[in-house]
Amino acid sequence: MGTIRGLNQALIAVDLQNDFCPGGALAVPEGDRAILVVNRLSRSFQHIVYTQDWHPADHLSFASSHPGKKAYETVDLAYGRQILWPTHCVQGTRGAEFHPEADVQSGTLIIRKGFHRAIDSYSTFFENDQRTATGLAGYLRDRGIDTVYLAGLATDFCVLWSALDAHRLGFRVFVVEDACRGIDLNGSLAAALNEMDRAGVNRVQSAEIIESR
Ligand code: VGL
Ligand code: ZN
Repeated sequence: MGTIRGLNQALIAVDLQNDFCPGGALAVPEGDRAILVVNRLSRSFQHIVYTQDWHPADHLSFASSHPGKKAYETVDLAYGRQILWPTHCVQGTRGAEFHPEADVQSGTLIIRKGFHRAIDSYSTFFENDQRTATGLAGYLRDRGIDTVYLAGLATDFCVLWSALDAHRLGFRVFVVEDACRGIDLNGSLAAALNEMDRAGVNRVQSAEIIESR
């Protein structure tokens, strides 16, 4: 039950895909637990955007594309430093599919990112060159949405970068903390929460969204 949030508000569910859940190629600890919370949250929204990390098999964010390099090392790409990841979310594979428990039918938009071979895309607004737009901002504005709630995987990468971009673009931004899970590479989770606070991104709990208005 509870109240339904207005047409000016959207829930953005980030990367609820098999490869980011336990057993997947880039498993986020308890990633599947976030999905249950997102499903509950989704019933309070009229606009729900699901994002999908969607890489070609030879994507430059993969360690396998850089002979001699290992996952979690870094390389310098055209746009700057890039962490190298295990091969994940390859287009058309099971790992790239939404997790079976994600209630994707509730989605009013599904947006893919990371499909340019030479550019990674953590944020669902801009690729990692911070210039190539995904089109999501235009979509949200055309729909009259000025407030976004972010949830999903991973807190310290795709959720963080999406939250910072949304804030920079002028949206009111709330990260629903218990509806996210992090990778936590060398303290990146704590650093991400700090960065959100410094940027003016609001952090909330799902209970505050579901029960209040
Ligand atoms: C992500 C690393 C690489 C994420 C995606 O969804 O946070 N992280 N690709
Ligand atoms: Zn990726």
